[in-house]
Parts: sequence; structure tokens; C-alpha cells
Amino acid sequence: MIKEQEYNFDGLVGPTHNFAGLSLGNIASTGSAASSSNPKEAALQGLKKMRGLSKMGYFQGVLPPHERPHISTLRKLGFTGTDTEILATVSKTAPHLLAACSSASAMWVANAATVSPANNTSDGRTHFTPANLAAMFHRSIEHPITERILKRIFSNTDHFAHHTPLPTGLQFGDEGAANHTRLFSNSSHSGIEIFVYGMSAFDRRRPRPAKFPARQTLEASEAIARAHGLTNDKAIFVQQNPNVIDAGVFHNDVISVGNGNCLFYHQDAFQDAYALKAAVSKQIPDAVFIEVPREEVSVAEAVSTYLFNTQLLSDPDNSAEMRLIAPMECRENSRVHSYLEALLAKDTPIKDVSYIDVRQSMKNGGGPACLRLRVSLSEEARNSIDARVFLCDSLFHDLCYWVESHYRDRLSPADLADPDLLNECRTALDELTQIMKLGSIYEFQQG
Ligand code: SUG
Repeated sequence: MIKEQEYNFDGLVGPTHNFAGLSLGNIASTGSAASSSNPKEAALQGLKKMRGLSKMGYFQGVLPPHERPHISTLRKLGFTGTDTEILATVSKTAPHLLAACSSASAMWVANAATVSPANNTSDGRTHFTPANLAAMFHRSIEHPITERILKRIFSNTDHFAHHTPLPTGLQFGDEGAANHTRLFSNSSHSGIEIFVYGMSAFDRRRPRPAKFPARQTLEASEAIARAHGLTNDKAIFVQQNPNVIDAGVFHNDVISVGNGNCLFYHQDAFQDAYALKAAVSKQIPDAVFIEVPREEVSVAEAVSTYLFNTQLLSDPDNSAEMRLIAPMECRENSRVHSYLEALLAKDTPIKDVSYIDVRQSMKNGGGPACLRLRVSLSEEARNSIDARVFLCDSLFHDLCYWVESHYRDRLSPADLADPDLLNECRTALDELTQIMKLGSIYEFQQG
């Protein structure tokens, strides 16, 4: 058994954070369409969240934003000329493509990759598969840079194995850790991985949502489990309830979250919760299931408050006790708040709730859990990482100063066409690669 610690790597919000209404089925995203955003506030909210967790004693990492507007994708779509000419043409003739290629959506790193901890895999290394994010065009352009970033940071091949993203095509749509939860017993860190899929791509007899896309397929989840060397007793595949996808649950982490031996989920989250509980209990005898009844919190309330997009974290000093890191919206909704107050009085591992403000991200459908990718690291694996990605006081201050110096405090959809914005983003990212010691990871740095 390898002794590992869980690190939460949060995505740093990029300078083009904006509300473009790009994600069908994500109610917050479509509801915020065309309003103005505040990228500076968004990035600082994210940094404050990281800092807060780190002060509570959790291990916190940072992942950099992607290069946006992504001119090389626009070139692939047939636009020609200088970068400035491309911006001018695309903003006049195809503003929807400019919006898609300008999204800061890579901040939601729960969708960056699926990560299997070393204790679960057949070769004892941590395995990464960047998500192809095939369901949404603006997200499907993330994986090449995600792959480069993950390989740069987790570079030591004694500890880390990197797979290529699954072949593109909706039948292998993969959304990464947002549909994947690791659970383990209090007595052992070798656990199971739950892969939650929205539909089977090849078996049309199985139920599927009618209104909104099921972004994750069973076949994609199975392919990742195979690639990561997970044996049958380590991987459980479970279908999300298609009705909740149609109600705005575009990722499973909007309706359930797991940690250690505990699974916290809504009564309507899964197609067959009974079978899931039986399969989990077989491998983890001390598993604890906290099922939230629909009478107490409806699916609509779960979607509007992100009650399940909380981070469920074990107390750093006592792994049997856990706390939820919840968005402010959970405190502001009286029914959800009452549910949480009542939960704390019950005999469950959840002993505390901390509320945080990530409203800029929430307006695009990204709560606390969407902003983080969990990676378990042994001390040796952690020491093999030479990039400056672990949050400490000095990195926090450098990143806040960097955001204050480079980010705008207002961005409207029309501003995406501004050539100054492109230059500002490139200057900022170039400096960031130096702050974080990442080398030249962006295309514009490679000439
Ligand atoms: O993929 N929103 C993201 C939110 C991702 C949340 N992640 C998790 N649940 N893990 C998405 O729908 C909105 C962009 C816009 O509309 O401007 C967006 O991409």
C-alpha cells in the first residue's frame, strides 16, 4: 500500500472569463448569457477559495488557465490573416465562434481529466486521461493543452502515467473527474472508482435523456477504466438518472459527491441507487450513504444551489470526520440551509460546513467541486514535481498580484473582439509561466 495524501488542484480562472451561454443543459450558463462578467473578481474568488482550504490544513495545488482567444482553432476553422485580422473578421462574421474560442471554461478542472490513484492501478502509478469534452465545442478544444500541462507538471514517469484523450466523437464523450468518484474504506486506501455515465452510446435500449445531452457515455468510462488498469473489483459503472440530466444535471458532480467511505447524493441522482449501494458495500463494508430525500431538497434546488457540488473533505487530523465546502448559494436558500443544519446534528461523518463565495464561476454553472481536480500523491511523487504549483503564502501573493495587474474587472461579449484583450492575455500568461515555472506551455510562446 502506497501512503498518499489528497491534493486539490484548482483551475486558475483565465482573463477572458465571460458569460456566453455556451452550454446547452447547463441552466446557469444559458441563464447568464450575454451579461457582463468580472474576470478579476472571478480569479480572486478562486484564489481565496484555494487559500481558505490551505489554511484549513488541506493540500492545495494550482493549474494554469488556457490560452484564449484561441487563434489557432480559428485558423483551423478557415480564418486567415494576422491574429488581429482574424479577430476582426470572426467578430463580424461569426461572433459565436469567437465566443467559443474565448471561453475560460478550462477553469473547471474537474473536467480536465480522470485521475486514478496509484493504489488502484495495476502498475502502482497515478494514471491520467485528459477528457475529450466532445459534447461542447468550446470545451472540446481544451484537451491538447490540458494534456501538455498535466505532462509538464506530473512529469516523472516512475510515478505518473499519461494516456491520450479518448477518440473524439460523441460515442466516446468523456467529461473527466466530474463523472468519477473514488471511495475507500477507513481501514485501507485501496478503494474503488465509481464511473457515472449519462447514457450508453451503443445500446439504444437503455434510457437516455430526451431534452439535454448526456455528455458522458458508458463506453468512454469503460475505456478509461481499462486504460488505467483497474481490475473489475475496482471499477463500478452506474447510470445517472436521465430525468435529472433533463432537469439541468449536466455532470454527475452536480448531484453527488464522494470522499473516503462516504457518498453524499440526491435520492434521484442514479438510475438504480440500490444496485450502486450494494456494489459499493461489497468492496467497502464501512461505506456510509447519505441520501438526500427529494421532499427535503428538490432536484431544482440542488441545481440552483449546487448542494452536491460541494467539496467533501476529510478532516486533516481525523479522516473519519468530514466537512463540506459549499457555495454561498446553499446558505442563502432556506430549505437547503435547513437541510444542512439538520445534517450536522445527525450521526454522519459530515461534521461541518464552510460557505464560500465563487459566484462568478457559479453563474456559468461551476461550483467549488467543478473548480478542482483531485490528485493523490505519495511524498515521493509530490517531491518529483518541480513546477511551482503548490499553494503557499508566497505563491498566493504572487498570483493575486498577477491577477490585479493583468485582469479586467468587466468583460462584455463585445469586448472579446478587442485586439488589446488578446495582447493582455498573452502578456499575462507569459508572465504566469514564469511565476509557476512551467516553461513554454502555450502555443503563442512557441512562435
Ligand atoms: O461545461 N460551463 C461549464 C461548467 C462546468 C462545470 N463543471 C463541473 N460540473 N464539473 C460547462 O458547462 C459555460 C461557458 C459559458 O457559457 O460561457 C461553461 O462552459
